[in-house]
Formats: sequence, structure tokens, C-alpha cells
Amino acid sequence: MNSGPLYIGFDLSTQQLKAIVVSSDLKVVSEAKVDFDADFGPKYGITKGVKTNEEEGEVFAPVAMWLEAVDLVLSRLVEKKCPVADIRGISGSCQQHGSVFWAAPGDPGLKALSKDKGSLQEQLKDAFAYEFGPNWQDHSTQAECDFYDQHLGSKQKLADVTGSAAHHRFTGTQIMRMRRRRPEVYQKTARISLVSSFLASVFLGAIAPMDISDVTGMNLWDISNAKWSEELLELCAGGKDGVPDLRKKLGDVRLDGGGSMGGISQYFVDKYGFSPDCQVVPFTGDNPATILALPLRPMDAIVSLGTSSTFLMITHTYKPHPSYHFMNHPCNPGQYMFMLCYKNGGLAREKVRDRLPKPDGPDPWANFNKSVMATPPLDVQAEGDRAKLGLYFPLPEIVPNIKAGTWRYTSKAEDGSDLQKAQEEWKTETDARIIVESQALSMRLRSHSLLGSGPPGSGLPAQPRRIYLVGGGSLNPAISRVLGDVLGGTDGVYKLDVGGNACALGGAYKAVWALERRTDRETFDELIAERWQEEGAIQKVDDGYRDGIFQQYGKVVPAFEKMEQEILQVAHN
Ligand code: XUL
Repeated sequence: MNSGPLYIGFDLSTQQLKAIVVSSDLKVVSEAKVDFDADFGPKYGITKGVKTNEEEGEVFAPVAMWLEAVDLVLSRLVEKKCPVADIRGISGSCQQHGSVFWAAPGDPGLKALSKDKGSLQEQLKDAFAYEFGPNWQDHSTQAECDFYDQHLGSKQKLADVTGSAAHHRFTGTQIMRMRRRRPEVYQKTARISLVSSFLASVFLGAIAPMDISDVTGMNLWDISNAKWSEELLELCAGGKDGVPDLRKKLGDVRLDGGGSMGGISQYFVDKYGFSPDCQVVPFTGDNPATILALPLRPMDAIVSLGTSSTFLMITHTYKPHPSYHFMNHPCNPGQYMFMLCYKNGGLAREKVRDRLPKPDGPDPWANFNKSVMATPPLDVQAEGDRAKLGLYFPLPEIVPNIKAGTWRYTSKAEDGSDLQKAQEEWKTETDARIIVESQALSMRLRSHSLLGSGPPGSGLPAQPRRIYLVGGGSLNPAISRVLGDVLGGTDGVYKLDVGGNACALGGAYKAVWALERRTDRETFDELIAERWQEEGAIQKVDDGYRDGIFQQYGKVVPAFEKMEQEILQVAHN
């Protein structure tokens, strides 16, 4: 039985709230989860965790549901006899970009929370200026994005300052739309939290500052100067006069991802048996938390295959570009997280899967996987065959910003030349391989400039060292095979055994690091690498780099880029 301090990581994602408790030596002690649809679907009228207003492209979630989930997940932990009193630190990982609009000034209701006055959502029912939190899938902000992209002169300039060009889901564009579309809400708002600082606030019993990594998902934070961008605040607030008020709404940003922001609220001590000494550590976004699920090294990549697909790497180089994101590392100053975020990940693959005959057995992916493995790279069956390329976007995509649709092309396999729209239909079995390849080719195209040259002395082409797969799709062997074929990985492709729990675990490890680091300068990976054991944490699922095949894909990367550009020109929304 563990007797040392414990740490808890929460993951408030689109569809679930999870909690995972670990010891100082990173062993998982207890876990619990709430599934929004299964636990409260009809009550809040949500599907896959959200409500939608299709007419305006709005996607949002009820804040009360998140609060109810906090009480429920904690009562489940207690039911499972989790030693809650030994928990010394709390942190977490939350869906990025989402926001919560608090009403009354001065820590509304949070300070007064009491076990005897009912549940969290009952006690906080008047605390919000808006009962919903806009979700990262929201795409109602095209007009605001256009303003942001122009405001500093170009998309590239906006990316230089904030790490990203304007995106529908980024909180700055969402806040600007709130001011224009629902001025009464904006006016009533005393404070704005990101989902991460919202959840931290609930535990702290006071409004928590935003975190240094999650704040870089707003299009408002000047990364190089570590401060709010005055010009972008002005745009968001609708002029110079509105800036002081917006600043107040946003509050300060905590530059240190470690340490404690204060002790846990008495509500949790009295109701669930937390120790009053338990400290609240800054919470961060789910993607930054994913890179904390293991001691990730520069040149290692994580591919997260969840509702969205993301490609993540840690780098010291800040080279922003409108089609991808740089965010601050959540723990290590001077390091950045490079991120590609795709809306059409798992859902797009599912659409192809559902066009194939239904498998007889229990694995819904059996036929899809069989088709992927039976199709050679780029469907080049014999010398002289043309390479097949495609884009499969049931939803409008983020990278590149292309409207929904499906496109099929071919090029010469030897050198990617002679790109043309496919002359003939091809089979759904072929689509199964081409869609996975196309998702991987997009990642290869966009990460290339960060990778420099291959591992020193290896004579191998530039590619990641290891590729780690997390999220639901990481369980699929055909997908790991194609990712290894296309992206390489000199040291192979690995699956994290915690699979879908990577960000909750990253949150818990963040709490360990934040409260046990020996000096302010001890980096996250230094501390975690000493305690982390590869065995039992990861499994090698593919060899990664294959000489010949990697180069075969390299030849069509320029054709893939050209195909995207061609589609962008004619199909731009
Ligand atoms: C990242 C993004 C998504 C959400 C998912 O920019 O929008 O990955 O964070 O929760």
C-alpha cells in the first residue's frame, strides 16, 4: 500500500471528465471517470459532450454539466476507496480554447462554497454571465478571424506574435464574437477563464490565473514578450477604450507552470476528505498535457488520435507559420510545443470504415485494417502505376483551411510529377489506406522544417526519433503501421499503454513536478525521466523507419502539397 504523497490529474475533455491519481514514483493508484453523454446526455441535451447551433456554426457545452461532473467524478473516486486524504497536489488537462464567462466580480460564489449548501452547480448557478462554454469545434467566428489575420498586417505577423494565425476556435476570436454577438453577456462578464483555469478556479475556491501554455491558444498573448499583445487586445475589445476592461476580464497570466497557486477549497476538504494541505497547481490544455505524459525528448513526436488528431513535438526553435501552432511548453521556459491540429481525424476514418462491409466479429475496424494492410503504399501495385493521393474532410479542416469534401488525385510515383485529378473512381478498400496515408503525409509535410537532419552519424534522412501514439486510434495496428511507413521514426513507433488517458496522466505528472521539483529550474523531463519506467508504460508497435518505403513517400510529398494548394484555390471557404 502506498504511504507517500499522491497527486491527482483531471482531464476535462469534450466528452468526459477523468481523474487519475498517481504516487510520487508515478504509479497509478486510482482512476474514475464521468462520460457526459452516458451520465447526463438527456438532462443537458448534449451529443458527444456538446450542443450545436448549426445555423451560426456554434458548438458549446453547458458549464453546469462540467460542475456536476466534478462532484460525480470525486464521489466515484471516494466509492473506489481512493486515499483522497493523501493527495497533496492537483493539476489537470482541459480541452483547449474553450472559455467560461463569470458574472459577479471578486470570485463569485467560489469563496462561499460549502458542503452544506448543496452541489457545485447549485451553489454556482448565478456565477456565470453565460451558461455555456464555447467549444474548440465552434466555427462561428470567420468574420473575427478575418479581422485578426489583417490586424497586424498579415497572417504570418499574427503567427509571429501569438504562435498561430487566426483560428475559429481560438479564444480571442471567440471573445470578440461574444462582444459583438451577445453584447449583454460581454458587459455582464467580470472575468473570463479558459477551461483549464476555470477548473483550477473551482478547486482553488477563487479565480485562478490563466496558464502560460494554454494562454497561447488565444491569439492574444505575445509569446516572445510574455505579455498580452496591446494591439490584439484593442481589436478584441473594439477599440482602445475597451482595453482596460478587457484586461480586467482576462486577469493576470501565471508565468510559472509549477509551484502552488494556493490550497484546495474547504468544500472539497469537507465533502470528499481532501487534506487542507492539498495544493492547486496550474492546470493546462489537453495538448500541452499530452507532452507531459512521458519524458518526451526533442525530436520525439506524439500523434494523438482522439476526437481531433494532433501531432506534437517539443522544440527550442520558434518558427511560427500560419498553418501550424507554436505554444509555450507548460513547464519548461524557453521550450515550445509545435502542434498540428486536424478536425478530420478519427471521424473521417470512421466514415470510410462505415462504407466497407460490416465485419462479423467484435472489432468494428477489422475490415478497414485488412484493407489498409492489403493495399501497398500509395496503391502502387506494379512499376509504372501512378501514386494515389486524397483528402477526406467530412468537416471543414483546420490545416489546411479547406471546406468539407473529398478529393482524389494521382501523380507519377517516381517523382510526384504530373499531378492530376483521378480519372477513375477507386475502391473503398483503397480509400482506407489512402486516408490514413494522407493524414500522415500532411504531418510529414508540415513537420519537416523542424526536423533538421537525421540522427547524427546515422546517415538516415530527417525524421522523428520516436513516434508515440496516444488516444483511441492508437489501438489500431494498421494505423500505426502507416504512420511508421510515412513518418519514419528511427527508433520505432510506440503506443502509450495509458492510451486514452495520456492527458489526465500528464496533468497528474505536472502536479508531481510542480510540487516536488528541487529548484525552480529543474525541468519537467529531468524530474520525470528519473522516475518514469519505460517498461509497462509504452509498447513498441511498429519498427518505424523502413528504408525505401520512407523515400517512396518522400517523392510524393511535393505532389501532396500541390494537391492541397490546388484544392485551396478552387474550394476555399
Ligand atoms: C487544439 C484543439 C483540440 C482540443 C481538443 O488546438 O483545438 O485538440 O484541444 O480538446
